[in-house]
Amino acid sequence: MPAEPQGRFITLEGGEGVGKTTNMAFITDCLDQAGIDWIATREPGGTPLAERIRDLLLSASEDAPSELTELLLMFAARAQHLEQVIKPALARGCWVICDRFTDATYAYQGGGRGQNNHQIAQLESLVQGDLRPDLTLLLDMPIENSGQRLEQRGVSKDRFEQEKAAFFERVRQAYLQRALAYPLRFRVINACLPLAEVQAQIFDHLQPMIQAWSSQVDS
Ligand code: Z5A
Repeated sequence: MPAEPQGRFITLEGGEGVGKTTNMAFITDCLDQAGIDWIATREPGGTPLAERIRDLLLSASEDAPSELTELLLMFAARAQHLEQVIKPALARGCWVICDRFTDATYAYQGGGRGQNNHQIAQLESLVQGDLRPDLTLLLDMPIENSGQRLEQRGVSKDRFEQEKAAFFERVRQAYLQRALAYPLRFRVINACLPLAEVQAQIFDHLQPMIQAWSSQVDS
């Protein structure tokens, strides 16, 4: 009997309020319909310890982490998440759908905070080895529009959400640069479109991967 293939690793990226959480549920519905085993998770977070690191990172306290501490905490949470959740799931043939991953570090700590991309790449190699997402869906929209969505939602702002517009513009541009640099992995989706159209695009990007997987499993 052939061994179960490794699961697929899909990440959702983009600025705040672009619809990542909303579209996670759509993706997992598509996988259910295809009979594919999946887990949905998020970063920073995804394990009890990594969720505690998330709380430290997002809470707006007076004792805020330095930029380097913030970068290291992102990768500390990621190391725990990879070892305890992501790698075991992929190894047993389960698809992993993750709300943000290392592209967020390049966008926020690299683009937003100005941390050195070479150092981020060194940490990426240390923590992940060769592991990279198979598909990254970048939900892109101008920051004015995402700001409006968050205002409408009306919840209190975390430490990142309190940043200024210029910070979010740098984050957006860093994401778009990553998409240009890795065109085989990234799909850029216009997140300003009505939800049904965003989801139709997501479906189009997901479908070839689901078909390839199903034929591999059936053969
Ligand atoms: N961070 C970092 O700095 N470095 C890293 O390496 C990582 C993360 C991994 C937490 O992320 C913070 O961590 C993040 C960066 C940092 N901070 N920021 N900013 P998070 O993912 O938890 O936080 P977030 O981006 O603020 O997520 P969010 O607020 O939950 O947004 P979302 O998930 O993208 O959006 P949503 O909740 O699905 O949708 C927002 C609203 O828009 C909601 O009312 C929807 O119903 C509505 N919506 C969604 N799609 C549509 C469409 N198409 N039309 C109309 N309305 C829509």
